[in-house]
Amino acid sequence: MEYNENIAACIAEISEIAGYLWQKGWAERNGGNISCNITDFADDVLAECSPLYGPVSLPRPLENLSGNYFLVTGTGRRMRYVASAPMDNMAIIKILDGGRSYVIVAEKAVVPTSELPSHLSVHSYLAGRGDGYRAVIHTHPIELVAMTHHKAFLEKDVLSRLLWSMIPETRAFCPKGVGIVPYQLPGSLALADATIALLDEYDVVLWEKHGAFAVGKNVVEAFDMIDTLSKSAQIYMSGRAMGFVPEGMTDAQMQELKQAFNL
Ligand code: 2HA
Ligand code: ZN
Repeated sequence: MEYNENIAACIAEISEIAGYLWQKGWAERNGGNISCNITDFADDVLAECSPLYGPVSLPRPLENLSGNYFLVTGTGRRMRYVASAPMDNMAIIKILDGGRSYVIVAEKAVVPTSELPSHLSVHSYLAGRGDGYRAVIHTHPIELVAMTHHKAFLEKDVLSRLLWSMIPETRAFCPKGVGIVPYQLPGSLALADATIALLDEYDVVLWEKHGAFAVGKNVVEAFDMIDTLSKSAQIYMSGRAMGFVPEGMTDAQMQELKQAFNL
């Protein structure tokens, strides 16, 4: 199918990032999922596509998404194949019926991710915010997930402070830090709701003993934040592996960064 420039760019971005998720070891089997709201880029070509599959009921109505279009990776699909054959492993869906159902409109009948409830609930929240955030990534970054197995790191902003203090980039490029969602069943509405509750404050949240979930204006931006936090986690763990607890930047040094970068 012929996609317009903007949609083609979104597809290319998702396939690029999917490749990184696989290369980083964050996407075992079908782990992780990516979605992007492409409603602003929809054109007549998309409007004229007849449904390939559906309608499928959504677990709860998302009125403000009615008529919206999303690129979304498929359930059971491997990130490594999203990278090599993007439109064989993701689909474009359209939300119908006042936000009560969706149909797949392109390119093949690839059924969306098991995390569709959290992706769409978050997209509904982001659409309500209206600040141009279109992208959602969920992935399983090894070191960040490992850190959520330690109770002390689950207290509010303990991990943000620790990860910020490992390298100036993290303080500068992940200025909101990271929220923590206590363990919930994967794919559940409870997980979606607990995630949304933290997005006023954070762009990245960690799902305890499961993974990372990030939102951004585009997929690259969402990925970069997880990548930066992951770098900090690796520095911390490298210090521990060498037998010492990394000192971390001081509060004064982080404050200086905050002022210098207007964070
Ligand atoms: O798509 O990562 O959380 C598989 C998952 C579910
Ligand atoms: Zn997952």
